[in-house]
Amino acid sequence: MRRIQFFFITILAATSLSAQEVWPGDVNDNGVVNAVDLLYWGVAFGVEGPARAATNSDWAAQPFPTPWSQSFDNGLNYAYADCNGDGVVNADDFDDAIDDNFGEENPPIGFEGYANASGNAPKLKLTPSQVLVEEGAMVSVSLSIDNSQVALDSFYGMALQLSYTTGLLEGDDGPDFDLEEDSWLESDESYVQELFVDDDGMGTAQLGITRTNQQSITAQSGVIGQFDLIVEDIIVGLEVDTFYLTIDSVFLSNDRIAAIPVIPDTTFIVIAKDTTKLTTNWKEIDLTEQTTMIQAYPNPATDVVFVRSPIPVRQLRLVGSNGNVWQEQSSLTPSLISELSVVGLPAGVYWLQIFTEGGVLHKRIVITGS
Ligand SMILES: [Ca+2]
Ligand SMILES: [Ca+2]
Repeated sequence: MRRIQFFFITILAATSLSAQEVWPGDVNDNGVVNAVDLLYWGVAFGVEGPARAATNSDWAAQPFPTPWSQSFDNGLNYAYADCNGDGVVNADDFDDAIDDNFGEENPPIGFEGYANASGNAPKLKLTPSQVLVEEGAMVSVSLSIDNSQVALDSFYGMALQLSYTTGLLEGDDGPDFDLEEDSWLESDESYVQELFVDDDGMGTAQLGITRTNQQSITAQSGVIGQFDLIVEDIIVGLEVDTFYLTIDSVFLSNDRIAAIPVIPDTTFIVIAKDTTKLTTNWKEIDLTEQTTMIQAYPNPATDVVFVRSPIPVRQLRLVGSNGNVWQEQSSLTPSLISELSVVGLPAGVYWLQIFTEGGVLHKRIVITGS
């Protein structure tokens, strides 16, 4: 077995050496054009080297030029960052190759570098402008870095994979993203490039943001940018529905593309046909006041979650980050301690919706998988 693996690796290495070629936009040469390529482009930005015989950013194998004198820390030559082959890494390589060829693939697809943290680490933070809205409302969700517990002193860029609940936004589109102007990201005049691609309202999107002056900076708490969305439909027959926006994976890097693990975030917006009706029948409990009174434990959970509440609980529902319901207990005897089985559920971040006589409360629960 060991011999076969060794043989296989040798073949792969030989293949990649003999077939050295540039696929415009795939800056890290891993077989796909996505937000991670923006990070590499940002690190090589402004550098000049040997041009290819002809300038071309079409999605096809382009001949490799004379190797450049610079390489990324993983050994990859900077020639890959000159997507169009004109001998300089600049905005044209972003516009004509990374942006235009986004999503193109040349399998097999290799390592990406996403590094989510848990525990003691800086956190990404999603903050909605409103938590409870009516249909048709415009809502923004701001993106920032919470470095209040653990500092982050070498930010250069980041690539995020996101998912969101489908069927609740206007035109069935996904959210838009706008970079905050004059934010801490560009406080030293570094040009910042952003790339946001929504998968046509299918529930996933990618966001890339990078600096371009080869200098990492200390992350601050100010807003980096915001997702804008217009909520439209809620499912016929429902009085209330919930939109979730989740960062599934994050690759936050320094100016040498070394990943700095950070904790991703997820958030929700409750959409109601009539929020005045909601306040009488489905009153949203004031999160700050009630969070300490209603407890869900243990968190992280492995096989069962207990809920202790001073108000009788009628229903428990466990919702995944995409809004799909994984587990439900709807015929609970109103009680002060309730329980919900989570046996066999995939590990991940969930929302526990706790329906009480006084309203509905959402608690973030981590399930470790059993
Ligand atoms: Ca790539
Ligand atoms: Ca170029």
